[in-house]
Amino acid sequence: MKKLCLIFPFFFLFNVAFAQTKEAFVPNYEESKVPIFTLPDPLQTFEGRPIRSAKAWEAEGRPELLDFFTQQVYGAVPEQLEITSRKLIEQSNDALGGKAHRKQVKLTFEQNGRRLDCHILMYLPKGTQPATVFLGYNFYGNHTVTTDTMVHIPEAWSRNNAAFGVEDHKLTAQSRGVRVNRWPIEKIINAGFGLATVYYGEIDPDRDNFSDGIHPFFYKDGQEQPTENEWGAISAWAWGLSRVMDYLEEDQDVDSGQVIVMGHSRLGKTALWAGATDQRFAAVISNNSGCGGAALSKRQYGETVSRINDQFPHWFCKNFHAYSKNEAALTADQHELIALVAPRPVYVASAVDDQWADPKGEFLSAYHAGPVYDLYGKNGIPTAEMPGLDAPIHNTVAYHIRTGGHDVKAYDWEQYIEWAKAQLKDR
Ligand code: GTR
Repeated sequence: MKKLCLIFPFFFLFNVAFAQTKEAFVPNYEESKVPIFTLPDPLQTFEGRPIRSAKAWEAEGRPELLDFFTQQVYGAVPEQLEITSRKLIEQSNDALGGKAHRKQVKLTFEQNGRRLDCHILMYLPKGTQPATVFLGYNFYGNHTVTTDTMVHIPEAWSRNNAAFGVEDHKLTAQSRGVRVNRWPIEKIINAGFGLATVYYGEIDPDRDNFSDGIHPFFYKDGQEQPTENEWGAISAWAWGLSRVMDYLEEDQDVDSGQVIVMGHSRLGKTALWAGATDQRFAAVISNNSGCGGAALSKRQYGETVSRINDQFPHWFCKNFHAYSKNEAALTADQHELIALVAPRPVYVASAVDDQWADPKGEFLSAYHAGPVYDLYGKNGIPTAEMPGLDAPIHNTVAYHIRTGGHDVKAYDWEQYIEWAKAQLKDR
């Protein structure tokens, strides 16, 4: 008995200490528990000056917000680095049974004795050149988006995935075609669009390790990771999309004024940031991008700022960690990230079973970007009421919530294609 009495307090103390360090995260999925907050007004500067015209937005509002997201959320790109070489490594005029032209281009970056290769896989419709293209990163290599055996398999590090046969962080032919469901290339080609895709891990492996990928290209002597306001992985991936755009500007087969940047989930966050920072992208699509993407951070519904910073400490800049459990301190919220895309078309898409990404927060973000689109006479989302399931709104700011979960479905692509046709035709 005496022994038990001695052990018990230790046991109790240990448990309390453990509970404090490893507090379980319980996501909120109840609308009634969403905290009361004031959403910052994109038509007011941080000092409270009203913004009444597109000119004032471009002179004051936009630069201030862009700076906020750069310094506090995604992180600044330290320096410029241009493509060292571009090489057409493979092409066929007979892809997809003769419907498409396939091209694979290797971009190489070199600096300080380092070298990084990234491969662009393109399918372009025959007869509609230069083509309007969708540009999007894929999660597991270009060879996963098609069963086409000519497609290059990346050598870059990958997250393991038993279902896709990815072991020891190495991509192999076993994963050829495993993501065809997310990339309906034939449908895209039949609609007269092209597709360009790149494996995101070639620009920066998605792990908490700043010694690989593009980050070290810019380190000062002795530096081992980005400083407080320097780029996390999302910003590095967005940088990569801009370099792909540099290449597309030189490619005669592509209409570089008509490139639609698209991404799902973490790559949807990336597409939004790329569209905000690089105005050469003609339109932006965010598919189920959630926290740190389209969803409003201040709602703290589903995934939160603290959870995302804990789980993925490398995605955002270090300054963003100061907002973990401190969303009230955010001077701007994600609707203003969407506003940075204005006046260009932007599409925010949710899925009803993807509550982790907070569909309502994604919708409200799209809705509250509207006042900035109004300055340009462009149509935002007309009401703050969410549309029904599978009832898309195809304005300059577009939105849908579809049946099903966190994924890119045929339904999503059908909407993107139809909307892009209408939005881009008379730009
Ligand atoms: C989840 C993460 C989300 C989303 C997703 C994905 O684990 O919590 O923010 O980015 O990954 O990219 O698939």
